[in-house]
Amino acid sequence: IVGGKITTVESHPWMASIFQKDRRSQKSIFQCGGTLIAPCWILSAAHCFPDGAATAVGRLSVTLGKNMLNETDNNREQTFNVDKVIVHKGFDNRNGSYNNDIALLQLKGTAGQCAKRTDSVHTACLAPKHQMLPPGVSCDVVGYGKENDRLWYKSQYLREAKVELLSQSVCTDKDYYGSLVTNNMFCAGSPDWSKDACKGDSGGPLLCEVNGRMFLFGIVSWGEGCSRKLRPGVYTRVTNYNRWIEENTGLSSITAG
Ligand code: 4AZ
Repeated sequence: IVGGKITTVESHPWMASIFQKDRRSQKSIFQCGGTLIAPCWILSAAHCFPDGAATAVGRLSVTLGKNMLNETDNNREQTFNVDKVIVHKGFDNRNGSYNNDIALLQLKGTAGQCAKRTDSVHTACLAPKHQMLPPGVSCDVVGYGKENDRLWYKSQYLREAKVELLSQSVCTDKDYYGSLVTNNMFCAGSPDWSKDACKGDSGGPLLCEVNGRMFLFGIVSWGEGCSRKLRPGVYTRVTNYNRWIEENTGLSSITAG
């Protein structure tokens, strides 16, 4: 996150951290963010799983309730193995942008039990399908990603930034991203380009307020660099995928409205 501030997981208890065990060192390396949308389900980005359906699930783990990336807090955190990775079949990067950049991870629980609700761990609500928000609405993006483009290391703490939704016509303007941005994506940024998601925030959540409640609208997907003029962050438009999520999780009442 560029231009944001340190936050606590208690303010964003749906934040998930996805780790992958390195084959050589057997160390778990942070891969991507994600969002807890049901006790056993994490929503993330397809591009976090380049092997698609062949992803070695045995090397993945998910931690919830995490404030610090490289330290464990047993009082807050809940860590899970992964049963299944479902990458959207339409995921496509031929255009040079990530179309259908969405994936589901099923946590491996015991007897149907996965995440337990605490002050640090809580599901996010999905917005009703195809719900549109007007440009200028302020949303929260969170993650452990880089604090600027030039750094090589991620943030040690969970960070948040407020970014504003851009209209589709602005973001597909030739001065912005043109046809790289499809209807399965939307853009968000700050008017002075000081705040953005960055490398390492991928897969993580963007939530926006509707009638006083926060709903998941976006998954951090891509952008040209971070915090660059006319190059806002691009997010997967989660409200296009309510049916896909319901079909693939088997959960039918996960959406509001
Ligand atoms: C990345 O490489 C990445 N500024 C994520 C978000 C953005 C750019 C790059 C948006 O994971």
